[in-house]
Amino acid sequence: MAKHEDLPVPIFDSLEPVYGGGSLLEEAQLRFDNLKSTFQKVFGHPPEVFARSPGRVNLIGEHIDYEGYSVLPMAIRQDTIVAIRKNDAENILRIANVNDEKHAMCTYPADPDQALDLKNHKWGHYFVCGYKGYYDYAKSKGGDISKKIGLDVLVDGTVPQGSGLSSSAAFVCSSTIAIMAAFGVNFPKKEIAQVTCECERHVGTQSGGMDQAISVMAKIGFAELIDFNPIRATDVQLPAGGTFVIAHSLAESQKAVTAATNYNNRVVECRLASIVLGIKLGMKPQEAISKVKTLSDVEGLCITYAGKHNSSDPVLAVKEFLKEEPYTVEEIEKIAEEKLTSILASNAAYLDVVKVAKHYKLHQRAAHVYSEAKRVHAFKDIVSSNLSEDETLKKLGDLMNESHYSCSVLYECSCPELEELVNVCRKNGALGARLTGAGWGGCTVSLVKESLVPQYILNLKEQYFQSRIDKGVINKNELGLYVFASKPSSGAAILKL
Ligand code: NG1
Ligand code: MG
Repeated sequence: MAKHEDLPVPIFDSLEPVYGGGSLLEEAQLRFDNLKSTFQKVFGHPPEVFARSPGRVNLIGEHIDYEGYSVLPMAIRQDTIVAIRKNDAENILRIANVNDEKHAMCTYPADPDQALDLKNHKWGHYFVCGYKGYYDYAKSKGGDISKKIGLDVLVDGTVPQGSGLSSSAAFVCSSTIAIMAAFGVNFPKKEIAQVTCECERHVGTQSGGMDQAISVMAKIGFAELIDFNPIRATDVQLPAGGTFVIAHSLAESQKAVTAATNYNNRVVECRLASIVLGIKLGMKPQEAISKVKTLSDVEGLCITYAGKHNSSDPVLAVKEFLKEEPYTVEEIEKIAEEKLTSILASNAAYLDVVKVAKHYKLHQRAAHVYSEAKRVHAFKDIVSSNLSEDETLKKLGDLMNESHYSCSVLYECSCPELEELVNVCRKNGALGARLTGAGWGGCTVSLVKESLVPQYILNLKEQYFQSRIDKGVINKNELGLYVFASKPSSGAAILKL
């Protein structure tokens, strides 16, 4: 049987296979009806085809995908739907949103080679990422890409933005898949996951592939263990009796804007940590700079150099070889025998980091990555062990708490609101609670005994959200958007309705 990552994106002619039944289906039906009529109104013709792709919550494995380590997310029901039609008459991309008050229509030339204006970030940039990604992929497959075709596009997204639930990947994946569908082609999901991961980098963050991989490859009812190089998804059946509750700290993380100091800064620190470790483990500086790209590459080296160094455990290598005090630029350049601007020259986003970084915390970042990578496998092992349900849930919760501690203290990607919310979650009986996604704002995910969920959510509302309602940060009637229980939902789909 073909593995699901090798299959193309499924094409359906009804909404049930994607949204199941009940209120979710009814809500989806309304959204599709609205997309059809609004599309007609805005563009003067109906859409040809739709694509949808979900957001995700990462259960464990934070900030390690770009270092080559496996992660364990699940898709959530919130998604982005893209309605699309080729527009041969016009040589432009017209990208409209059902929420036109917040997202006014953007237009771009129908030219995949045109660079995005990153200084002037617009919501439509994410669609253009998909457009560029599609053409790059088609070109790599020897397709005819000489004709630049205009597109009319209408977007409806329900994944809250800047929340760590990956609204961006839901948007980029649904865009790329809609473009494919409009051009009448389809590809294996693992290739789409790769293309969408690379093309989202056009807006600046040097992300790993987790969000796109889960958005494209999710299966209803399962979390997925996602491996990289090559991309692979393994179904993980979550324990009955436990529910994952997502809650928004209401601090919005504007990742495209803060990339140089937050997300990309950490990517650079990991890159530098892996080079320094490589050298300390015996490589020549030049060799380390050219060969060692990620901390997972160094893990391999620990085994190669195990004779010299008495353990192949990378956590020990970090303790032994990376000092806890932050490294200055000069210190790293002395070890690497090369200028940072030259080591990182291939990537403009990395150079932006160098311009603003004062120092580099190599020990802490590497210690986080290696320990978090182990927790992902521990989580998967506990889920598939035959411990009692109570023991299973307790151990999973412990791992989530450890993950949060590591994110907060070693990786420093938390913020005061997330810390407050995690504490409220634990105080109200969460077995484990942690920030999810990139951090610096956004959501927490907590593991709660199923029977306690309704009361737990009420308590969170009272103890975290009520004061924010009183201050007018959110409306009471929007609360359901900010705190909810989530079951693993389905992955990307093409809809011909
Ligand atoms: P979010 O939370 O969507 O910003 C980001 C990265 C992931 C991963 C996580 C941290 C993007 C598109 N996604 O997710 O690849 O590195 O942070 O684990 O940048
Ligand atoms: Mg994102």
